[in-house]
Amino acid sequence: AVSVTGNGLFIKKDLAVKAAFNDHAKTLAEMADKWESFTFSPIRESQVSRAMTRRYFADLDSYAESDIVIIGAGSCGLSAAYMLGKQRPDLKIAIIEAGVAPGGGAWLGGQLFSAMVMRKPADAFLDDLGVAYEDEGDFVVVKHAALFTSTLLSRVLSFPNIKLFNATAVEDLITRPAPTPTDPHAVRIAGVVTNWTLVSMHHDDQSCMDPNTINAPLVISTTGHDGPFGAFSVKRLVSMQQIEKLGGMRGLDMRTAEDAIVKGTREVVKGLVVGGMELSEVDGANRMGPTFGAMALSGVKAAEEALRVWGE
Ligand code: AHZ
Repeated sequence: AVSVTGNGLFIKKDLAVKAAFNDHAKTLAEMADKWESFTFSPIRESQVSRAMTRRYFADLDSYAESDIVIIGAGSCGLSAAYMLGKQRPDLKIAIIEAGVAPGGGAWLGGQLFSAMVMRKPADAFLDDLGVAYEDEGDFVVVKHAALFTSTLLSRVLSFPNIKLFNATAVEDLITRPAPTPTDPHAVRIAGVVTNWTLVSMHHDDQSCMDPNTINAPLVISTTGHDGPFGAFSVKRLVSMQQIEKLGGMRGLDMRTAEDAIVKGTREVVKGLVVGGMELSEVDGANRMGPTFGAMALSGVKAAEEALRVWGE
């Protein structure tokens, strides 16, 4: 019987068309030298729309209650996600990245040069990921920063319990009262407030574009140092009077900066672990410039801290 719905009719038709093209190539070898008779499997535009939107909205529905939210998919946030995905397939982890392209500042080394430098012992992280490098003694060099970032991304995106929402900005933090004997106004972070980044960029010229939310008992913020988007969560912590002021990222000193970031990676207010260069704005730590070991290992430590305090 033919269904009376438009969709049902389409499915029947589609099956018929599919049967006619049953002999399309199944492997690349079968395609070779047969481009004259080449054809794709049939499709209708609505199938493409539904294939995308059904999944996106199912993810929005599912991840509205997450176990951990990571803000920022730079080298630190992605490293944290990788460690969490490996260790805890039972946790639902949402990554919110403001940019269309995840990766933050880790697609190139420094000054648009392609090689990426990592000081030891961050080579252990590359070994774990399976990224090759040249050993130069106290540091190693990956031939292209994009090799590191794309490998890390592919690992992270392959975990079934991790969803990346890119082109999505965190606009605010969800808080709950958590008074302490010394601070009756203390809060804990209980999730994030989000919007599509293109919407976030137009709050000044459009009205009533309210945001969306994700509840989570633990948020890891890795939004990088201050800039158009950076240091987002820690700046908000100051304006909501949860930390008094920012230390402000200091000048470049590779000798001290990397140790300080890794050691300092921690839960800054209840429910919010801060890692990567965002932390330099809290602690007044130096920047390190184009050496990425601290970002990877701060991510490793952020994951460890998150699991230590998760659900407390
Ligand atoms: O788009 C930002 C970037 O991909 C994203 N981000 C920032 N604010 C956001 C928000 N909502 C969602 N409100 C947001 N996403 O966070 C990512 C930060 O990546 P990053 O590479 O800038 O930070 P990182 O700490 O992972 O690595 C920093 C590496 C260094 S060190 C350094 C220096 O010393 O000068 N410079 C860089 C880029």
